[in-house]
Formats: sequence, C-alpha cells, structure tokens
Amino acid sequence: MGDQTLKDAILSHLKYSLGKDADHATIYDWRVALSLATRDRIVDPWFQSTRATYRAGAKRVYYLSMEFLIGRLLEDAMVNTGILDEAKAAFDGMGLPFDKIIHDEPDAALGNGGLGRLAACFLESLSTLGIPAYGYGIRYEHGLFRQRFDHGRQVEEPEDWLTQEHVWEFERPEAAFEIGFAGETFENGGRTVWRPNESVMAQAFDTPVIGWKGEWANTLRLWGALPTKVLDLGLFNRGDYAGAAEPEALARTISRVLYPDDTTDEGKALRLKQEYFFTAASLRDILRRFESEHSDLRDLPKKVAIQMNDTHPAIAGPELVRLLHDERGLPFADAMMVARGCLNYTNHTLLPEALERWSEGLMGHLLPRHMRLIEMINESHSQQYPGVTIIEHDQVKMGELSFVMASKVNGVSALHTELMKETVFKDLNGLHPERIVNQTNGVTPRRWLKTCNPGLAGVVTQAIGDGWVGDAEKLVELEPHIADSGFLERFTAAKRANKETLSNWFGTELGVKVDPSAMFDVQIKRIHEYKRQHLNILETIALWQEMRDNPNGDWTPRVVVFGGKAAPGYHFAKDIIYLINSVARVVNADPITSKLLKIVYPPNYNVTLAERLIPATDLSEQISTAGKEASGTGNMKFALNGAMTVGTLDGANVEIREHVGAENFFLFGMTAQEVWARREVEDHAGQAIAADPKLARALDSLRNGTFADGDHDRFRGIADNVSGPDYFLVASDFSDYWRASREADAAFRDPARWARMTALNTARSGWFSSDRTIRGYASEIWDALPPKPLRSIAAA
Ligand code: B1N
Repeated sequence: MGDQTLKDAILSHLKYSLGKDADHATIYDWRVALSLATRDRIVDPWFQSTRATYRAGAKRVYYLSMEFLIGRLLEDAMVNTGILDEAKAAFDGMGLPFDKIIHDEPDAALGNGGLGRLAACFLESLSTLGIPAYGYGIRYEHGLFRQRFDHGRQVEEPEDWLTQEHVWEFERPEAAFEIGFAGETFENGGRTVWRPNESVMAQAFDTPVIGWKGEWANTLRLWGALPTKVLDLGLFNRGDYAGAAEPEALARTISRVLYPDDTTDEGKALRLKQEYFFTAASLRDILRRFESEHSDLRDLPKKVAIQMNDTHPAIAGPELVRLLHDERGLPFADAMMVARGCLNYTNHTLLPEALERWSEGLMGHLLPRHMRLIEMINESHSQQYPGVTIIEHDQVKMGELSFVMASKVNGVSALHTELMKETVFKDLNGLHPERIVNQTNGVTPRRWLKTCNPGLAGVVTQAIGDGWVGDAEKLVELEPHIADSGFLERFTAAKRANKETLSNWFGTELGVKVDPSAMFDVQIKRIHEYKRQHLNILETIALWQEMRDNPNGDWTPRVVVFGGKAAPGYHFAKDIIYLINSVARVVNADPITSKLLKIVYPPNYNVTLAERLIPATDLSEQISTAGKEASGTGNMKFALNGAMTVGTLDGANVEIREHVGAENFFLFGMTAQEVWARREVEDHAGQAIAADPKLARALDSLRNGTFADGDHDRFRGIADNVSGPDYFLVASDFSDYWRASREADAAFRDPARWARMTALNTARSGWFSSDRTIRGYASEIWDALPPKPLRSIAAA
C-alpha cells in the first residue's frame, strides 16, 4: 500500500490475492482485484473511525433491520473514496473494459424494497455524517428471488449472490454467539433461568460502509447461522450420512433465504426464528461492547441507541429485559427503564395485513421466557395505562409491543405519521402523546445522483460546484441558473443522453425498439394492489385505444416502463404482471401506434436496474391510493434526477409537491379522507365506470380477449375487481388520472417549459437527502453526535 498507485495495487491484488497473471485474467478477476484495491483504501478510515469513537466514549447508534438492500458496492465505494477517475484511467490505459468490469459485480439483494433500501441509504449517510453506527442484520445466502417471465408470467428463481466470494466482507469467527430456542425455564436462586433445547451459532461478517470523501466508515455486521455441532459422528459411523449432516443443514436454514414478502405477514415459525436469531446476537454484541468500556448498566441509554426497523426486531424489547434482569440481575422495573431508554421503533406501514402478530402458542414454544416477559410487560403497562393490550385473541401484537418498549416511535412521512396517530396507534398515542415523531425518509445523493447519473451530476457541478454532494440542500443554488438557456440545454442534453443509452439497452437486451425522443414514463416498485400498477396499465390501454381511433391526433409519444416483482404467493399481483406483459405484446406489435406508444417491462427489477432507469425518466408514476404508501423513496430519486411526478397526495409525495412547487407536479386523485368517504358510497366503481366511457372500454378489452388470444377469462379477475369491490379505488381515480396524464403530455410538448420544470425538481429535491433524515434521527431520537468533526462536513 503506502504510496502505491491504484494501478499497482490492482495488479498486485491480481497477482498475490487471486494468483492470476494479467494476460490470463478474466473480467471477474479484474473486478475482484479492483474491489480489493478499493477496499484497502477503506480499511484505514474504518479503523480510525472505530478508534475515534472509542477514545471519545461516544454514543453508538445500532440500526437493527431484517433487510439491507445494498445492491452493488464497488462503484459507490470508488466514488466516495474519490478514486473513480483514477480507476477508469488505469483500465482504459490497459485496454480493458471498465464498464463491463464494474457491471460484473452481483447485486446484493438482501431486501425486498423500500424498507431495505432505506436501511442501506441510512448506513451511507451515517458514515458521511461521521456518526458512530452499526447496521445489524442477516447474511442471507439467497437474497430476493430472481424474476423471469415465461410467456408473460412471473417465474421465481433462486438468487445466489454468495456463490462468488463476497469481496467486501470480513469473516469474524471470533465474534460468535450461541442463540437458543425452545426448552424450558426454571427458578434458581431468585432468578429465572432459560434452558433452551435447541441452538445455533450466530457468526459475524463485517462489511465497512464508507461515507462521502472517504473520511469515516461504519460497519454493517451481518449474522450467518452455523451449527453448534458440525457432524454427528455416531450417525456418520453407522452409515447414516444424511442424518449425520442434518444438524448442520437445520442450523444453516435460519440464514438461508430472505422472505420475499413486502407488506404482508406470513406468520411462519422460521421467520420468527430469523427475527430472534439476529436480534439476540446483535444485543449480545452491543452489551459485550458496552461492558468492555463501562461498568454501570444504568448508563446504557447514554451510550447506546437502538433503532428497530419496523417490528421485525421487536423481540429486542423482551430480550434486552431478559439480558438485564435474568442474566445480570437488575430489578425488573430497572431493566424495563434501561431497555426503553435505548430502544426506538420505526413504523413503515399501516396496512393491516403487514402488521406482525405471533400466536402465543408459537411464541411460548420457541421463546418461552420471552412470552412470559411479554405478559409482564403487558401487565405493568396496563396497570399504569389501562385500555391498551399487547396480547389479544391469543396473539402478541408486535407493533404495540414495540411502541410500549420504545422511547420514540416514528413514521416515515408527515402524512403517514399523522395517520399513525389517528389509526393504528390512536389509543397508545393518547396515552403517550410525546412518543410519536416524524422523520420523513430520504435517499443518498451519492448513489442516487452522483454515481447513477454522472452526466446530470456533471452539469450540476459545472453550475454550482460539487458542494451539493455532501450537502444536497445546496442544490437550490441551481435556481438562478434556470433562467440561463445554456444551462437548461445542458440539463436537457444530459437527460437525452441517458434516454439514448437506455433505448439502446432496451433494443439489445429486450428486443424492443423505442424512440428516445418520446416521453419515458416509468413505474418501478413492488407490484401491489395499493400501488395500483393496474391503474397505470388501464390508462395505457385507454390511451392506445384513443390513439388507434385517431392516429394522426396531437399525441405525445410515450414509452411506458414497468419494473417490479410480486410476492410469490400474491396471485392478484402476479395477474397484474401477466396483464402488463400481455398488453405490451399486443401494443408493441401494432403498426398503427408504433410511433406513438411502447410498453417495456424489463424483468428482475433491482437496485442496479433502478440506477439504469431513473436517470432516463421523464415522468415518475407515484399513483398509490391515498393513505396507503407510507412514504415511498423512489419518488424522491426521480425528482432528484429531474423527472416530473404524476402522483396522488400520498406518503412523501405530499412533501415533494410542497418542495418542488404545485405547478411542477402533476397531482390527481382523492385525498386519504376522500378515499375513506368514497368507500362508503354504494357501487362507487360502477358509478365511476358509467361516467367514463374510456374506462369502460379499457375494462371491456380485459374481458373480450383483446390481450389474451381470445381467452375471455384470462384477465376477468382484474376487470371484475376494478368493477366490483375496488377497494383501492382504481375506477374512482381513473378519470382524474387520465386528465393529469394528458396535462403531462401537453407540458412535454413545450420543451422549454418542461426543461424548466424538471430542473426545478432537481434544484428543490435536496431536502430529500438521507443526510437530512439522519440528522433528524440523531437529534430528535438518538441524541447522537459525531465524535470528531469531518473535513467534508465542516467545509459544507
Ligand atoms: O417502507 C419504505 C416506504 O417508503 C414505503 O412506503 C413502505 O411501503 C415500505 C414487511 C415491509 N413498509 N413495510 C414494508 C417490508 C418487508 C416486510 O417483510 C413490511 N416495507 C415498507 C421505507 O420507509
């Protein structure tokens, strides 16, 4: 290392770490060598961060999350350490394809969607701000399934990112804890002892997360499950090889796969095991670190802030009480106070089907001591505050448990936080009115502008310097430049170049030819009824039908792009995917509209694909039924990259519209209050359909076989749902959505106006940086500060 150039470091790793000769190295070899050379630049700041934290006796933040959707790490690490240009020059100089090498990295999909990606953005911002922090989660062997389409239908295939060595992680065999399950409890010398009859080892794997300017690095510590006993030699010697290997296989099951459910609760025993496994290991690690520096457990809340990312780590409440009371002898009331002083809870959804509940039976079997402690927590809370119960109908309500055990409870957008107070946590909020606070989500501008959109980032930096990268609110300095036609031209040219790149990719990868001058209209997110991809495709069908009626009309050509996965057991969502692909097949083959409309649905949407699509987007679709999307974070990424939004007053859309200005946002649809009222109207869907012939015709096309080779029943389920119960009010919002979409069309046909509006979106989206969000958590929830001023921040 030392003064070694980056190129020397790469060549040295190629030779000594991979044992390869430059003449015979593959793309994989080069990518690993580059990654190791980059990693070397992170290790020193990482050590220094740990030392600075220790020396200052600083408070540490622990972010407990079932999901960390980190995606690829190489390019982001090079950007943050400032070696991207040097690396590119080195490979260009050797005549090697730099882009191909970077794109060789697997996308680490240890999460489902927004909740997991938020955790990843938070880790990066915590490092950028120099706040001592650890992310704790599970090292899944298989991340989110890979999606493929078979004749338009989703097929799930296992994801296997760990079959190649994960170059960013350091295995820590010495950091391991035995985690028990089931068994029994008994009293011994005035203390309760839990003796599990089943156990696994949780072993740590550490990945450093480097912040902007490479000054600070925190740790993402993921737990892998290992057997406590590797092989049953007795069985092996008797020839029972499968039986002998069983304990190992069983133990490893716990960290084998990520549950592919987004906002639905499966309630499976293995999921509860996963939750306890990583939470218990993390708490053991947190206490070990505290006890190596301090002696009085009552000081724990001064040195430790634990954030529970949704209820998945909610067992942290009873587990921490158990560790303090049963294992360390603090009186129960004191243990409760100390635990509550450390813990906080973020709620991410109000959807009833997502709120975790575990049956008393299962909880009592797998975690007998915790079940008893939950009863005690419930009793002590209801003695003080009658009227709320954590246990109901033989089920433990994890949201209520988390609330009661937390100092602060937060929602993820202003609207969501208000609705939390009025709905799911109405009673608890009445008892503890100071506990709920809002922290509107954010996204890191390093990955989501500078790295993924170097063209636009360059235009921005040319205008206002690069201070915005570490302090995104500086993007407002772009506003005066918007009067400058030269700036607007460069801004538009950057978007146009991204659209050309994407058009080429659609052509070569998917065989769809699109016109880069058309409006690129993109909806990318999990497929869910509340997100209403079916509203989008119905509107697209209606548009196609109108275009066919009048092909020489004054249309704005559109490329409608979808991306997203459906949970494997979510049949309605899978039908929506099938419908979109079927409509795309028919529309894309129609010669009448071939210059006006195309539909593209690239399979296997993930972080990497988002980085490809967002920079090339003109119009961002954020069309959930009001009151259902807690926040959204894709909406922020699009606005930051100069896309316009067509959206409802839901989640963070409300705040995005406030920031970018109502005149720079295409609003439509009912408000949350109007949604509740509308559901009470008899036959609301029938009425809406009767009032809008375009909607009626689009629904007919689902029943007359237009998109189903004459099979009238194939999409009848969707048509009947929208015509009948229509809980998500697709029919009732359709006409206004059509109106807003045509307004977007008209605006797009005025290029000067469009350019101004999109540039204002970028200029006014800096507030949606996750740095701002993390500052909010740090001051209002964690009471955590950076122990040493960072140069990059001091300069900002
Ligand atoms: O969390 C994101 C929000 O921006 C989205 O609006 C919200 O839908 C998302 C159970 C979830 N809420 N709940 C989940 C994920 C996995 C799981 O097993 C629930 N994801 C969200 C970030 O705040």
